[in-house]
Amino acid sequence: MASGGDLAVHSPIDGREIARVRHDDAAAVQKKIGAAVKAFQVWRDVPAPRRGELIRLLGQELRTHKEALGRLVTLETGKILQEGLGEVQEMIDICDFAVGLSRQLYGLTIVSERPGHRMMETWHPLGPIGVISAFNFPVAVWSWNAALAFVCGDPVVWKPSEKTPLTALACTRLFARAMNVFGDAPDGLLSVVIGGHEVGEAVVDDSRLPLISATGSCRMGQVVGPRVAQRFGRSLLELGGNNAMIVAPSADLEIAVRAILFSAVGTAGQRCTSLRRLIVHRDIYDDLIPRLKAAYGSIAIGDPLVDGTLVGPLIDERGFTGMQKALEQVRAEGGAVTGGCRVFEDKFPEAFYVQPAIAEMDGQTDIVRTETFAPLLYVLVYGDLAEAIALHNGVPQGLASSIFTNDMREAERFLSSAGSDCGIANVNIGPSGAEIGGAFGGEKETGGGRESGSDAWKAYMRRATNTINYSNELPLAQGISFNVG
Ligand code: UN1
Repeated sequence: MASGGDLAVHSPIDGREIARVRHDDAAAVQKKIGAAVKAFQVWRDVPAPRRGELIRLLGQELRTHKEALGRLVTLETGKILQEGLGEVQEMIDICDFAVGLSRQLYGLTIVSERPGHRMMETWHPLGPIGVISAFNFPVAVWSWNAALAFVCGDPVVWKPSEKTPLTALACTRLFARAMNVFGDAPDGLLSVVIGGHEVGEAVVDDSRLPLISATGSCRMGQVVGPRVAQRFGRSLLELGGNNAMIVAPSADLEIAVRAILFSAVGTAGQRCTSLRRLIVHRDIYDDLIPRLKAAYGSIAIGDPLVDGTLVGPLIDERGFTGMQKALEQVRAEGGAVTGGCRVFEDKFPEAFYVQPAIAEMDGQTDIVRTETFAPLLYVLVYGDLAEAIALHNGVPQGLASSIFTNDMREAERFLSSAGSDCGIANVNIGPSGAEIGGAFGGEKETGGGRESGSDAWKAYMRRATNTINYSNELPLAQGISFNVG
């Protein structure tokens, strides 16, 4: 394990220091971005299907080392091993997707208004991409960006969360192995820059990086977005969520309870897609909520490496105090809290395990409208669907959403233009745990970015519109006459 550096890495499992890594200073960051610029000159000319071959090889490395990388994810983030492995599977899936994509980077052919002319759209590599990732999905979110960027012809400069540098360094090793088998990929195709906000700022402000893809809090996005725009760069923002589920009277409560549990307490509530607001119809409230509380009571909390554990620790003390402060505010705003206490303090004084909390609220107060990155689920009551949708959309964030109903009209209304205002809207599954095949991201303060599947690749390329004249004349568009002499 890495040692001798100036950045200590702690495992949230017991708070123990597990490694030390070296910060990149300003000169090192400049050098790595410079290397990415150089790599771009070569990589952009490599045919895309050949670039896809590198990602196929990366996918193979990930398959071979799934268990080891999954364990490292668990060690560094505290998510349970099943989810650590799931995260690596998500990486494998996006690699497979990107390999196929490497033969599908096509544009349109467009009819011209001029005789003997043809128009078309071509997609070209954009340049080196800056990727800023968060602690909670330390490697999967990088891979959504990187797998697409590489097949699109773009090198990647990656700034992982300073809480999770080890998994990032492990990915660079796997990538180096894939590069080695590949043979002639340019050095500098992938660099990791380690450090805090000063390193992030260096990446954000560097105009050699035409796209910054950043995942993190809305506050972070409020800084990154304008700074990148200032230099006319593009940003792809994946910021906070305040994801809700509406549970309608016709819902299958058996599967609804399971979905609520996975989305609200899975990853200890530290997914950007975690379920934070449950909007329950009043006719089923007294049936659903006691069942949910009973299920919460039987959740296995503990060491995330142990089989059967469903909830591991929070990432660190800040995560814990953030949750406690939110609970205080819930009480001040009239909410009734079940759970939420710290556990295993004796055994793990340096680690922060909590009982997931349920907060029954009278209305959508300020704290309910705020994202708290912890297992804290607000419960609200509704009478008719219009009211539920208004509550649902009445928050600043717009990432993921869901409805549990067996009423087709309700389901379709929720998915319609007058329904959920989120980037992800689901029926009879929770808001978290998206597959890679769809575009991932959200609206409003979530930042508007889309990454991963569908046509998210377009963000990593530049579009050119080409007009070709194969006639012997020079007709002008809009019928303009411009005759010389
Ligand atoms: C995140 O929390 O930043 O949809 C990403 C999900 C996962 C990705 C979450 N596939 O919950």
